[in-house]
This record gives sequence, structure tokens and C-alpha cells, in this order.
Amino acid sequence: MVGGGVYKRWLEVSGYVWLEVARGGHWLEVEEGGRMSQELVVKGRRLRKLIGVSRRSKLITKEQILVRYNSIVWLFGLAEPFNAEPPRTTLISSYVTPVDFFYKRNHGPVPVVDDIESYRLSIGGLVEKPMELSLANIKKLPKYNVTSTLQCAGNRRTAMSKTKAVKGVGWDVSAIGNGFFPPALYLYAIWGGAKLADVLELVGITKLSRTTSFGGKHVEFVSVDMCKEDHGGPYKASIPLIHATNSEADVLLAYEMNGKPLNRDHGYPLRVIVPGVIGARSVKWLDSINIIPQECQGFFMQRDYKMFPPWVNWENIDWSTRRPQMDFPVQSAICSLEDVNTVQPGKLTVQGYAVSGGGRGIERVDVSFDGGKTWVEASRYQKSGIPYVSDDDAESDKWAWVLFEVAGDVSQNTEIVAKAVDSAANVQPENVAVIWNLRGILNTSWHRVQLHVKPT
Ligand SMILES: Nc1nc2c(c(=O)[nH]1)N[C@H]1C(S)=C(S)[C@@H](COP(=O)(O)O)O[C@H]1N2
Ligand SMILES: [Mo]
Repeated sequence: MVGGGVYKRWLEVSGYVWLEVARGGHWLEVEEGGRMSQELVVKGRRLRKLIGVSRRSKLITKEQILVRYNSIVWLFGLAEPFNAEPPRTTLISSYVTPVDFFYKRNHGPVPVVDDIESYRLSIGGLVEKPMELSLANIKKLPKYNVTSTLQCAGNRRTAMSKTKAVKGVGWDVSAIGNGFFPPALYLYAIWGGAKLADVLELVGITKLSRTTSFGGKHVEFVSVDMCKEDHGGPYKASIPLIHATNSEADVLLAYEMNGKPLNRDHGYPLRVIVPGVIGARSVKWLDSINIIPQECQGFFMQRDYKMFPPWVNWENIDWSTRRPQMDFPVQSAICSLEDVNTVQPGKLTVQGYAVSGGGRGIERVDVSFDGGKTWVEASRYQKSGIPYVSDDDAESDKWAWVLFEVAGDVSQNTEIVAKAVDSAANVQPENVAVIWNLRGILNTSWHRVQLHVKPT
């Protein structure tokens, strides 16, 4: 077991504050000698009202406020859990997302796990040699650096709820991220750690095992955070043993993010990274691993993060009829523009990201400047200067997103649309209605933004 209490201070986001002042508002970046300023200038009546700051007072301290995108303001220390996503343009400003701008998704209070000397990861269940490992034991195993995009299944939920209300945290297009390197220093990739397949060998499970000699078929990851949704129990998830013991699947027990130890928000000291799979299975603050006969029975596997058809509602839902979602489908979003924009006539560059699950590459990104009547193909790239070739593991990061860019002429009010095609020729659905689901997960419909074109 690991010790520690509830994470009560916002320590990790240094340098910037993510602040959206109501809809269509703007962000304030407050910096003081490389450290976050203690004071924020609060502009915007709506925000001041939401956080209870008087009209005249423009200054609040960072202890009073925790802010997230999408007009939802979490009062620090009062409202938990902490959920945050960066603005669209920030998200695509680099191929690898800086830790500060990496979305944060929590189902309970962020725990503090800081007694590293006594930290032990226990591995038990249906194994020959149950074991307790210190962080040093895990660091002794070969280290791998895997550039992998993590995407919350709820990404783009807000747009889905416009069709019909859904239940869940409202996300724009940025509940996704990829990491950061100084340019020309592609030495390490975003997630650094030991391969789960190597760790499981320590307890006597050979590579590419479907079952252990005691009948274990799934690998359960258990954390320490207390989640209301799961009756105050810890966050848990599982993946099949065959997935966990496949070195090629690159499942990591990660202790580094972007070359530095994980920070608390992202799972310090140890988290799971399951590339190509919805973020919900990448358990943070890992406490124990159990080898079990069936998939994990926790709330987030059995009563959440499942994809239901549009006709299932809260009255007729039978959770047992669907499998827990694992791989995510092909996705893309325009990030250089907001939902509604006013621009001048002329050339317009459209940029965004595209990604698919299961390690499938992005074969094409199509962009329309006329609401979907005609299309042009966007250029795709990961690292600048290296052409992206989908499913070419030597040249491209298999588990990572691609950024895209294309320019077109706009002369009148129009809708810009993006859709991606993955290497299995899967394509995003045209309309959100056909994939609407009550939990609002996996909105991968064509991404559309409105342009008001006005000459100055
Ligand atoms: N222990 C724990 N692990 C967790 C969660 C959580 O609430 N508790 N949230 C999951 C979900 S739903 C997502 S999308 C990712 C988000 O990871 P991030 O906050 O590092 O971006 O973590 C996953 N792992
Ligand atoms: Mo998530």
C-alpha cells in the first residue's frame, strides 16, 4: 500500500494558468520569473460572478481558484475532481504536448503518494510468485520511451450533448495530448518506463500468455484515489493478459513523462499507459496489479466507458450487454479555429490533429471549405522535417497522433469540416446523431466549425 492524503494544493501547473473567461473569452497567461504568479487579473463579468469575486475586485489568489475550460469553474479545495483541458490552439502548438498543457482527467481527488522509500507495487492474484516491487526494482528493468497519444473517451462530449443531453464532464476537443521535447532533441519520448510484459515476467508469467497456470486471464490495475462513482473505492481497470504480455503492444508502467518524473496530476510515482486504448484504462497512481480470471468488475469497466447505441437510455440500459470500450476509433479535430469564427476573406490555414486507436496510422485527413461538398487532402506530420508515413514504424510514431495543415480560400460564410481515414480505411461518421450515446463517449463525428467571412 502507498501512503498519502488528498492533494489539496495546485502545485504542478507552473508558468501558466488555464483560464477561459466564459464562452468566446480569452486566456490569461501569468508568468513571473518562470513561476506562476500568485495573482490573476480576472476579467469578464461572468467569471467573476461564478467565482464570487466582487465587481470591483480584479485580483484573486491562485488558492481561491481552479479553472477549467468550457466555462465550468472549479473552486479550488471545494470542487473536486480536477479536470482541465488546454485551449485548441495551444494543444496543437507542438507535436509533443508540454506537461502543463496536457489534459487532466480525474474521477476522485488527486492523491499524494510521496513516500517513495516505502512505496511498493504489489503483484498478486492468480500467479505463481506474488511479489512486491519498489520503484527502484521497476527502474532496473529495461527502460522504454513510447510516444503515445492519450485520449479521454469523453473528448468532444460537449458537441455530442448538443444533439441530446449526455451525462459526463463536458469536454471540447482537447481531452487528448501527446507531450514535449526541446526541438532537435528527440531523445526521449513522452512516456518512459518499464514494459508491463517485462514486469509480469518477474512473477513468472511468460510473454504472449493468454492464461496463467492458475487460470488468470486479465490484468487488473488498482489505484489509491477514492472515487464517489465507485462507492468511494479506488479507481480500477483491466486489460486482457494477452495484451499485457505482448511486448509489441508497448503497455508501460511509466515513471516519466516528457523526460521528467511523472507529476502528481499524471500519476506520480507510477502509472499504466495502454497505447491505442481510451485513457480510462491507463490507471494513474498504481498501487497493485492483480491477475484475475475475468475482467475487472469496477465501476469504470462495467458501468461506465461502454459504447451504447442511440436508442439506449437511462431507463432501459442493461450495462451487462456491452463490453468495456478498449481501442478508440479514428478521430480528428480542427484546432486552429473555434466553433464559430469571424475571419476576413482570403487564404485560411486550417490545422488540427488526427489519431486512431489500436496502433493504426492516419492514412488521410480530408478538409472541406464548403460544408462537405468538396474536399482537399491536408498534409500530415509528426516531427517536423520527417515525412509521415502511416504504419511505417521506422519513420513514424505508431501510437501517436498526426498534426495536419491545409490552406484554402474563403470568400463567404461557410462551414469548415475535417474527417480522417485510418490505415484500415475506417472513417469518421458524418453525423453525431448516429453515434449518440447516453454517456457521451467517443464523439468522432466529422468536426465542423462555422466561419463568418467579413471584409474589413
Ligand atoms: N487512478 C486513476 N487513474 C485514472 C483516472 C482516475 O480518475 N484515477 N482517470 C482515467 C481517465 S478517464 C483518463 S482519460 C486518463 C487521464 O489521464 P491524465 O489525467 O494523465 O491526462 O487517466 C485515467 N486513469
Ligand atoms: Mo477518460
